[in-house]
Formats: sequence, C-alpha cells, structure tokens
Amino acid sequence: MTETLDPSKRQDITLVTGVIGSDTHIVGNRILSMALEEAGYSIVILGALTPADEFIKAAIETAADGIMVSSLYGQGELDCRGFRELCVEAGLDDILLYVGGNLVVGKTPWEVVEKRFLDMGFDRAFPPGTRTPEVVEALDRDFAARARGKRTADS
Ligand code: B12
Repeated sequence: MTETLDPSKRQDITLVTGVIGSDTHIVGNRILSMALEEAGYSIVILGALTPADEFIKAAIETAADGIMVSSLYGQGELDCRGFRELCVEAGLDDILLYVGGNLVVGKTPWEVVEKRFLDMGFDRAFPPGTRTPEVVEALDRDFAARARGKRTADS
C-alpha cells in the first residue's frame, strides 16, 4: 500500500505557487492555488508574470517546503532552465519542485517533455489537463515519503 499524508498535517506544509516568466495565463494557477488551500495546505500565491528568482525569494522568506510552477505559453522550458540550480544556490537543495500547466510545444510527446523537466531537476512534471485532486494526491504521497527520508514517493 502506498503511504499518504494525514490530511491534518497539510497545514504544516507551505507551498509557493506562481506562473513563471512573461506568462499571463492565470486561471489554472488560481484554481490550483484555491484547491490546495481548500485541501488544507498553506499556500503563498505569487500570481502571473513571476520571475524565477521571485519564487525562490518567496520560498526562503516563508520557509516553504515546495514550489509549484505553472507555465502555459510555450516558453516553459526556457523559463525553467536553471531553476533547480537557483534553488541549490539559495540553500533550498531539497525543496520539492512541481511544474505543470501546458508544457508541451507542438507535437512533442508528453513523455519527452516530462523527461526534459525531470532532467532539469523538477521532482514531478504534470501534463496539460491535470485535475487538482491528482495534484493533492501526489503531494500527499510525496510528503509522506519525505517524512520517511525519501525524496519522493517514487524515488
Ligand atoms: C485563456 C487563454 C489565454 C488568455 C489568458 C487569460 C489569462 N490572463 O489567464 C489570453 C488570451 C491572454 C492568452 C494569451 C496567449 N496565449 Co493562451 N490560452 C488560453 C487557453 C484557451 C486556456 C488556458 C486556461 O485558462 N485553461 C484553463 C485552466 C483551468 O487550465 P490550466 O491552466 O491548464 O490549469 C490546470 C492544470 O493544467 C493544472 N495546473 C496548472 N498549473 C499547474 C502547475 C502545477 C505545478 C501543477 C501540478 C498543475 C498545474 O491545474 C489547473 C486546474 O486543473 C489555452 C488553451 C487551452 N485550452 O488550454 C491557450 C494557450 C495556453 N495559449 C497559448 C498561446 C500560444 C498564447 C499566446 C502566446 C498567444 C499569442 N501569440 O499572443 C499568448 C501568451 C500571452 C502571455 N504572455 O502569457 C497556447 C500555448 C501553446 C504552448 N504551450 O505551446 C495555448 C495552449 C493555445 C494553443 N492551443 O495554442 N491565452
């Protein structure tokens, strides 16, 4: 059986959300932020048009446990390049990094796109059309795994 986080523990976990780069697509990020808040997680909402270093600054200031990056406008790969390295430079070596929205450009298969973001150091990348209960479930599993000293539930 896969271990999952006790929902009462979600309030102890802080997640930073935002839309990276020059991307103005705010709707999905807002829905995601509200769903995570409703699930009980503590959410720091940066909104649209957020430079990479603003995510990291906010994560340091709030002692965040994870960063949820949204990207839809097709520049996600460029905007997210070096994101994990920026986290490491700032001392956030182990912070959980998720990315989602619409990361696919053209007809590139999802598996190829996903691998690119995982290779960049994101712990999980989510395909277009991901529903919020799936995100809550992944967070619950990963934070339960982290409590046992693992990086994610799948590692
Ligand atoms: C509405 C819209 C716009 C609006 C945005 C209004 C606003 N301020 O939000 C406007 C008209 C401004 C716009 C502009 C542009 N857009 Co537009 N837009 C869309 C559209 C139709 C819907 C996006 C949306 O709101 N979806 C609804 C929400 C609920 O879904 P979502 O964002 O995917 O979020 C869900 C999940 O993905 C997930 N999720 C989201 N973020 C994250 C993060 C994490 C970590 C996780 C786990 C999950 C997660 O949770 C959400 C809840 O289920 C899409 C096409 C589509 N049908 O998706 C194109 C689309 C995103 N746009 C596109 C493009 C190209 C543009 C422009 C570049 C067009 C242009 N040439 O000007 C500009 C970019 C402007 C900019 N600088 O940002 C392309 C992107 C293509 C790509 N990825 O390669 C799309 C896919 C259209 C297309 N098929 O070509 N757009």
